[in-house]
Amino acid sequence: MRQPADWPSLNRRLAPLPASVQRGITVAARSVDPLSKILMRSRSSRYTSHLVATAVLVWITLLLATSAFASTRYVDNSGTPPCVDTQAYGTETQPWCTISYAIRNLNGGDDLFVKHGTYNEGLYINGPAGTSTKDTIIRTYPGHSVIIRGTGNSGRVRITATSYVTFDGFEITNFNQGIFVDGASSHVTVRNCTVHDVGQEGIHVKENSSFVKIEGCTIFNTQKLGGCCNGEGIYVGTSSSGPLDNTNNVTLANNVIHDTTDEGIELKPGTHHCVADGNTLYNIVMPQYSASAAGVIEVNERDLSPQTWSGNPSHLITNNVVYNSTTAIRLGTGSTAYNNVIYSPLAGRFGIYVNNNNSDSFTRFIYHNTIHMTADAVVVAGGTLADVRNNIGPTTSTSNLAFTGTYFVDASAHNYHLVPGVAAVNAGENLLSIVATDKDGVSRAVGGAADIGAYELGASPPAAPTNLRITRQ
Ligand SMILES: [Ca+2]
Ligand SMILES: [Ca+2]
Repeated sequence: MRQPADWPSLNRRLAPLPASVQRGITVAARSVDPLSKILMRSRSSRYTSHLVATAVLVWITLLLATSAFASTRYVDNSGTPPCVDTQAYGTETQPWCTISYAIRNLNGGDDLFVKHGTYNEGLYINGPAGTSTKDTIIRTYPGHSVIIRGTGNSGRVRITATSYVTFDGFEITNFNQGIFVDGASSHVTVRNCTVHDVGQEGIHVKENSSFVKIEGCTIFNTQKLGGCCNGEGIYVGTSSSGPLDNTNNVTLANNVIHDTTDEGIELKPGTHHCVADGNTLYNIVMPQYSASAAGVIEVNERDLSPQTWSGNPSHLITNNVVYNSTTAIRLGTGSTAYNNVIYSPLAGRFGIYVNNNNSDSFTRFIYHNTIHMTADAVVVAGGTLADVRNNIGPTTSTSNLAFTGTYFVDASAHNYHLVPGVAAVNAGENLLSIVATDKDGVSRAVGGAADIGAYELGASPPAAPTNLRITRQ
């Protein structure tokens, strides 16, 4: 992806080398100062030549590896300073005008900053790929608000067939979909983006993509603009229409998703080893599905032709909060759900629903959740594949406790931290090998045994002191 415009700057950095070489080995040796003392001690000119040649090679290699290709580029369409989409531009004082032009002219590992404004363009990001030590980063300038706006119910921001790319900080609206990560992309991070008012789903990761992170994003108002078909917040994988899609190792962390018309998060058949952690989802009403047909966080069955995966999908659904919505979590294949908080469900809907449309053999582990709803709807398990322990809400085993408001700091305000002395404290089974920390990220071992529910007593920061007085001594 290297462009001719970048060679002048590279050549400037390399220019002294040929001149030094032409002035002879001795001069070259002196110019590589850290080696010159060693070289002067050598009595063999042939040996010296060899050493110098090696030193020069090392110098070139280090130069190329550390600094030659990564640079910082700028887009600013505000008019001050004037922008031009030409290869000579791209600096802070002479910025490019469009993000699309910038992407076509970056080198792998570059940082692109986009300054405030509305950019009326869809994006097609098929590189340049970064490396495992330095992503190509496309981001908003710190403190700036950047809107990428489509022309209505078509187009999207598409990150495709690339790797080691970070896309950070943008507001995306008025497209058919907000963001695609597809084409077997890997090690792509979408961070701090806001996606809203799009025709179908907000963010879609698919087509055998892997090691993708969607984190810190806000997604709302899907299936607007006359959109026809899908309105998920974040959609992972491909539907039964094919082709085979084994998208995997997708992490969806700390996102806020609300007012979507389909699932807030959906993991399709064929996907595996995905994680939904620390997300907040609310106002997700799906009258098109029965209480048992879909969850706000939805783990589909493992296989639905042509989608299939050979082993246990082993999805993790952890530390999420779901409220004011239909059935909060559906576990349709092998998965573990722990430290989730669920409250204020819509009438007739479930907290966690387990079923097995695919007749697979993978247990659904449901540990350490706090579910504030009537007991009969808290965890509903179809079949015998649910292992339900250490939860507040269900009563299906001795290590679960029915919900009682007196356990908590303030259940009416949805503060489900425990208060001292209640039955949930130190009453949990030892599941530390699976759930080592509580929803606040603090050890489950406080007090010598895990507490039941999403929070461990004593794990919260101490309350701020009151009635402090300054005294003179
Ligand atoms: Ca769906
Ligand atoms: Ca404890």
